Amino acid sequence: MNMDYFLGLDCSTQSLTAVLINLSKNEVIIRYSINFDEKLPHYNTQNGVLSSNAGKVVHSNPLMWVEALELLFKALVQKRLPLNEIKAISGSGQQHGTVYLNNSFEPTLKNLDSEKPLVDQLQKIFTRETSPIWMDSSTTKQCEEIRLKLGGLEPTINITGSNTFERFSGPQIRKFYEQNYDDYIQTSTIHLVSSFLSSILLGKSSPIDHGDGAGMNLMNIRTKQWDDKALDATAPDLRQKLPALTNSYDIIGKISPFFVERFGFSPETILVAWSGDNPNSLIGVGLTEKGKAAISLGTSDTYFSFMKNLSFDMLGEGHVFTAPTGDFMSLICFKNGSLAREAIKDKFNLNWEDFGEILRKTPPGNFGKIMLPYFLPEIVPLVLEPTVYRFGFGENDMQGNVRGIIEAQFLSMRLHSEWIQEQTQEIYATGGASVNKEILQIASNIFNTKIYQFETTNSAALGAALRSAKTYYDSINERINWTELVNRFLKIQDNYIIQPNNKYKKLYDDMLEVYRKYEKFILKNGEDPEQFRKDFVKKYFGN
Ligand code: ADP
Ligand code: XUL
Repeated sequence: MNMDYFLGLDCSTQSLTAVLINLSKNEVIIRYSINFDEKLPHYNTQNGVLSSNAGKVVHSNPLMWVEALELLFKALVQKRLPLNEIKAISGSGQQHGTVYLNNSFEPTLKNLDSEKPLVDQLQKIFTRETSPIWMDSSTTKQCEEIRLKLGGLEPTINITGSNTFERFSGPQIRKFYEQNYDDYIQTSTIHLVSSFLSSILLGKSSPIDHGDGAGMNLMNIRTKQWDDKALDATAPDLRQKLPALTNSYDIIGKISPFFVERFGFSPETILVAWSGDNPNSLIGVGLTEKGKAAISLGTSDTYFSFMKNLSFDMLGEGHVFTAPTGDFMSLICFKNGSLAREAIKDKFNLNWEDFGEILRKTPPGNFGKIMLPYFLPEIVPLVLEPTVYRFGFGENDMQGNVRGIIEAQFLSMRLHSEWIQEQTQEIYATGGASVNKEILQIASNIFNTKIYQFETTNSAALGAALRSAKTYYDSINERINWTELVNRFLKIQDNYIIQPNNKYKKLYDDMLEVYRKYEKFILKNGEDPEQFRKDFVKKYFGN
C-alpha cells in the first residue's frame, strides 16, 4: 500500500533531529537525533556552541551542521527506513544565526559528487568560518546604531515587529561589516541556519521564509518584503547578498540529485521552505487558533502564541513573527533556560529525578526566597553582564536554589508576557525540560492555567514534517485545513494535562509583585523591596 511519509528536520542548538511521520496512519515512524557534542567532538563545542569573551560571543560551526545532516541520513538508511517513499521534506533551524558564503556556494552545490562526503566538498564556500547564533549578545553597539537610524524604538518595532536585539541577524551582519569589512565584501550570500540547510538539500541557494525572516530586523512585518530602510541602516549592498523571501508554505523545489544518489531519496521528493524552530513548534504543538500559548523549554525557554491580529510589544521585549499559516505569532525568548537549570542541578550533584523530588517537597513561594537567575547574559529582561542574585537565601542552600530557579523562570515569563493581549486558556509545553512534570506543575500554578504535556518533545521537527504534509496535500488538491491536520495528529491523553492548584493563585499573584520589584531594584535602580518581601514571608509563612 502506498503510504504518505513526510520528514521534518530540526537543526537546534545542541542537536540535529529527524522526525519521520506516516500520515496514512497518523503515526510517528521514528525520532532520531545527532547530538553535536557527543557525535561530532572534533568541532569542540560545548552544548553545541563555541563561546568566548565571557559568554558574550557565541558561535557555532556550519560545517558541523552539514556533517550532522550526513550522519543523520546515514543512520536512517541503516535503519532501513523508506526514504524513497518520502513525499515531502521541510525543516527547522535555531533562529537568527547567520551563515556567510562566497561566490563558489552555488556552483559547489550544483556539482556535488555523491561518492564523496558533503563536508569535504563544502570546505571552501564560507567567508566566515563560524556562525554567530542566537546566544550571542555582542552587538549592543550595532543595535543602537540601527535603532537610531530607523528613528528610535517605536518605528523599529513598527517596521520589523521587534526592537533591535543583540542576537538578531541584522545587528550581527552589521557587526561583521564593521569589523571584517573585506570579508563582508567577499560575501555574496548570507543565509539563516534554516535557509542554509534547505539550500544544501535543494542543491542551490534557497529562499528565506517569512517566519524566520521576521527574526532579522530586516523584513517589513506588514509587507513581508525586505525593508529598504532597515537594509540601509544595517550594511551597504545588503539586498544583493540576501536570498528572496517566501511563504513558509511554499514549495521551493525538489531534492538535489546528490541525496537521491547517496541516500536513496526519490527524485520526486518535494522540498518545502524551512522556518525557525519557534514557528515550526507553533505547528508541532498545534497552535493554529487564538487563545492558546506554548512554552518551549529547550536550550532557550520561549513563550509563544498564535496571533490573528498584528499587535506589538511597545516596551520592546517581545517579538512578532510570521506564523507558518501566514498569520502571526508572538514570541518572548529567555536565554537562561535549560543551561541555567542545569547549572543548579550540577552544582549540587543532582540528577533530574532528585531535582524533581526537591520541587515536590518544597513549598510554593519558597519561604520568600527570590532569585534573579542570570547565569548567562539574559535577553529578557536585557542583562549583558551575567550575575545571579539571591534574596533571603544563599548560594549553598540546595532546596532554596532548586525551587528558586524554577519559580524565578516562570515568574519572569509571566511578567514579561503581560503585553500579549489575547488571553490564554491553555498552555502547551515542549522542549527537553517539558518531560519534567514537577517543573510543569510549578509553571501551571504560576500562570494559573492548565498545561498540556506531549509525548514527543521534538515539536519543531514534528512541526516541520506536518508543514511539509500540508503543502503536499495542497499541491495535489486534497486540501485539509491546519486545525484538522494538527488535530488528526496530536492526540493529547488526559494524564498529560497538568491542572493548576487554585490554592496558590493568590500567593503567586503576590509573589509576582515581589519579583517585579526586585527586577526594578536591580535593573532599573528601583527602591529596595526587602520590606515588601518580608511582608510576603510573614503573610504566607508566618515568620
Ligand atoms: P534544543 O532543542 O534547544 O537543542 P532540547 O529541547 O533538546 O534543546 O532540550 C535540551 C535540554 O533539555 C537539556 O539541556 C537538558 O537540560 C533538558 N532536559 C532533559 N531532560 C530533562 C529533565 N528530565 N528535566 C529537566 N530538563 C531536562
Ligand atoms: C528565539 C530564539 C531561540 C532560538 C533557539 O528568538 O532566539 O529560541 O530560536 O532555539
